Amino acid sequence: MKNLISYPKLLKSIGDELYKKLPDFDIICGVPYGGLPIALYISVTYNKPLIFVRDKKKGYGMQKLIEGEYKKEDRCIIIDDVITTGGSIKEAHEILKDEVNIVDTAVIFNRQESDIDVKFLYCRNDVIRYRLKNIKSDKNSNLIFSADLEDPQKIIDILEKIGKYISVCKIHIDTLDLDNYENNFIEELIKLSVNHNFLIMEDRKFSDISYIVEKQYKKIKSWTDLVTVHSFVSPETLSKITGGLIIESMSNIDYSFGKNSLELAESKKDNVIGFITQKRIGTGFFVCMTPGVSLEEKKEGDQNYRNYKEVDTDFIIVGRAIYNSVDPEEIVKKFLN
Ligand code: 6AU
Repeated sequence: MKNLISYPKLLKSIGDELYKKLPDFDIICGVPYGGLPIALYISVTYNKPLIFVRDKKKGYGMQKLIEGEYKKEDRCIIIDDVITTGGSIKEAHEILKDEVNIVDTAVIFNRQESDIDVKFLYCRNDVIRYRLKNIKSDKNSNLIFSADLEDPQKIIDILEKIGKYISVCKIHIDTLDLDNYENNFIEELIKLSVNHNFLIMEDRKFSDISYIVEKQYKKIKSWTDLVTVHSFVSPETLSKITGGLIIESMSNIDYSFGKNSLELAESKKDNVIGFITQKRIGTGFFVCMTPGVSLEEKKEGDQNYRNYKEVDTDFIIVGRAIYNSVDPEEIVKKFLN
């Protein structure tokens, strides 16, 4: 983001797009350094005077903390490049709150790790959606590998062979025997996901109130791109996660929360990627992923397998048919045919 100044045309179009999202205002405040170039562009282009705040921590002593001219009634927009936890934006708010009339805060990229309400051009969820779409088309693969083996080493070994063919690797972290594994499984998994270009999904099926899901998600956010969540959660719960996949229906029992799922997803577009579902729902903005898939139709315990050729959603999720086979690579190629 800091390199944006090296791409003036890009900086300009980003500035124009961000400006369109802003309410009426009189002055604009850039948060140094990241927010300054974009705030200056908007200031000059749209004739809105610029101010900026100094960093309190850097000990400017008695010097003033706000540079530029302003009046108390000025409607002010605070601009930064990225919001992560929101620390520097909070600091800017603190400095400005009694000096001007703050009407909004806007950033180019929202990492979605803060509760502060900001306008933004892109967020973490957009990046996940974009990457999933690109990986699928680059690899020509609609395959999600469900790595439900207890032995982490076995997962790593299989991924070394099939990583290049899959779009996503899905795990249930709470089923793994991590105590007896000598390496850091998550680190290994991330390395493989980078080398072979696939996303990581934690199949947690969140189902609690937002206060709890927020805590649960914090424990896994650093390594998971996608995460499953039940369709009966509240929109507030959904707002605590990114890369969400709403369980619309299950492969083992006959129910469908189609309407709920779609309404829920529509209400939180910045938190949802799509659905885990047996049939396609929605208009294509949200992706549809289908588990309970094998080379042929069959029943195993309560799992109902469909033949992969019968599934018409965007992705198939396949576990045992791959990892229980003698040659996972050969089987993966069959699923991709
Ligand atoms: O191919 P399998 O049967 O070995 O594995 C299927 C995987 C498992 C299940 O937890 C999961 O898909 N699953 C899900 C998901 C993804 O949420 C929903 C569902 O309805 N059925 C299902 O099997 O990891």
